[in-house]
Amino acid sequence: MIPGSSDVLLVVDVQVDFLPGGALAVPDGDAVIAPINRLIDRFAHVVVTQDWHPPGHVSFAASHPGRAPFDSVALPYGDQVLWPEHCVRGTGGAALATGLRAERAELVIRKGHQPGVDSYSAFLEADRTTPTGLAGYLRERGLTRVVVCGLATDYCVAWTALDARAAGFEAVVVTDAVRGIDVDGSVDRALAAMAAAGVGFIESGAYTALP
Ligand code: VGL
Ligand code: ZN
Repeated sequence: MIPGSSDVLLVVDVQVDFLPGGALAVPDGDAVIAPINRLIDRFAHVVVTQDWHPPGHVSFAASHPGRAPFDSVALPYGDQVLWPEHCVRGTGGAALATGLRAERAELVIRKGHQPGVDSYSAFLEADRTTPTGLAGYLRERGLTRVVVCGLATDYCVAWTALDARAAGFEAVVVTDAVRGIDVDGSVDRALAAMAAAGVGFIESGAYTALP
C-alpha cells in the first residue's frame, strides 16, 4: 500500500474543448484551473480523466443526420444528449488544459473511446455496465475517498460522483473547482441528485487532507 492519505483528487475533463473558445465550452470553465492547481499540492494521489472520442462518435450531433447539438436521441443503452464534435482523440481540443498541473497525476483515465457508447462517468460507461477500471484501481491502492473537481458539474462531474457513491466510495465535490454546462436546469438537478446520494460539498480552501 502506498503511504499517505486514503484520499484521491479526481480531476475531471479539464480539457481545451471545454474551456472558453473550445468546441463545447463550459461557461467560465477556465476558472477551475487555479483552485485545482492549489488542491493538487495537497493530495498524495491525483487521477485525471480525459474525454477521448473517436471521430464520428455516437454522442456527436453530426453523426445523426437531421439532429442538432443538445437534442436527445434514443440509443440502445438509453437517451443520449447530442453534442457538438468535441474531444476527438489525439486532437488539440482533447488535450488537457495548458497550465493544469497534470504532471502530478498518477493515472489518466480516458473515457468515451468506444465509437457507439458515451461515458460521462469516470467509473462506468453510459451502457451502465462497462467499467473503466477506476473502481478497481482505487480499491487496490486503498483509496476510499474521492474528491471530485473539473468539468462539467452537470455531466461528467455529477455522473462520476454518483458512480463513486454507488461503488462504495466516499465522494466530495469541490464547489469552487467545478463549472456546469447547464442545459434546462441540469446543474440544479445534478446538485440535488448528488446531495441525495450522500455526496459531500466543500470549498477548496476548506479541504484538509486526512492524516
Ligand atoms: C462532457 C458532455 C459531453 C463533460 C463530456 O465532460 O461533462 N459533457 N462530453
Ligand atoms: Zn464527450
